[in-house]
Amino acid sequence: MKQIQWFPGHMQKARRQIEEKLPVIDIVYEIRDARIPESSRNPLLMEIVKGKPILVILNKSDLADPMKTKEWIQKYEQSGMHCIELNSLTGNVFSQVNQKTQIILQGLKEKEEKKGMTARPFRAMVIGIPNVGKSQFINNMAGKNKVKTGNLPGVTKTQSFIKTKGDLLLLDNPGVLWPKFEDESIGFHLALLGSIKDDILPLDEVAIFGIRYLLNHYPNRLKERYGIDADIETPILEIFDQIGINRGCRLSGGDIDYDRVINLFLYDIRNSKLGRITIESIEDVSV
Ligand SMILES: Nc1nc2c(ncn2[C@@H]2O[C@H](COP(=O)(O)OP(=O)(O)OP(=O)(O)O)[C@@H](O)[C@H]2O)c(=O)[nH]1
Ligand SMILES: [Mg+2]
Repeated sequence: MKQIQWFPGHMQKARRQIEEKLPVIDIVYEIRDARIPESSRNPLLMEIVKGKPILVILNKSDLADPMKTKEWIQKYEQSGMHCIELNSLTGNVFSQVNQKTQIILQGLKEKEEKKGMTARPFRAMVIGIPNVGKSQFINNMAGKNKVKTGNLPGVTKTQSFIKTKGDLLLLDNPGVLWPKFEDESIGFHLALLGSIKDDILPLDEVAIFGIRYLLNHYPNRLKERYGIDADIETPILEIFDQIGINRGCRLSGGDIDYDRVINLFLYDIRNSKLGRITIESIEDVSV
């Protein structure tokens, strides 16, 4: 995990692109993954957007633990941030986001009215790390598939405004920021949920991290999915063996195919086949 670094060149370029657009923007929608609200943020965002209001969107809330999502929102709101949860795949995203935006920008609206300016749609910019659902969110807000979506990190490349379903304008291409790997656990969180390209990762370590997390925090999930009776004391190889046996992951000679076991487990956890999971708790993090 040590070789994954914060790329200064990449970061500078992303920062410049965001800064160029800021003068025409009223609000920033910072998309995060509700399953990892802290690991999926960029710690420089506040500094980069220089005082523009930020709405933190905990996206993919349909995959996250609903209780934990509520706790995160409460914590963020208590610390003075604006935060909502969203499901950009099927949710009525526009009305939720618009309602909150109107509240946040009420002061700006009144100020412009006092100056005698005519009412205008607010303009928003979507920012987030790879794979949090920025394009999916924009598509949902726009009501049409105007932006390409895909489940591989780094699909979006270029930027202009598009109309949403109501009185809001969005930059059609989001600002992509890289997360900061301040400690090893952030890398593991991102890898476990597929936000870092698989080819730069030790997938066996990522899977072991995920299995341990489940055994500690969601002890029944492995049993429900793979019929395994394991606890935190069970040797990890035994758990891999049992998953392999349960799911028929075998090499031609009959031995367990550990690569397949690992890939299957990672597919399952990334696609909520192991149930709704949040892998960061408010107690673990100081915000
Ligand atoms: N379950 C669920 N899946 C979502 C949600 N939002 C996005 N996705 C899925 O997450 C994957 C990534 O979504 P994108 O919209 O491509 O993410 P992105 O942030 O634009 O990614 P890059 O362009 O690579 O930076 C896709 O497979 C989406 O279908 C959501 O709210 N819930
Ligand atoms: Mg995208």
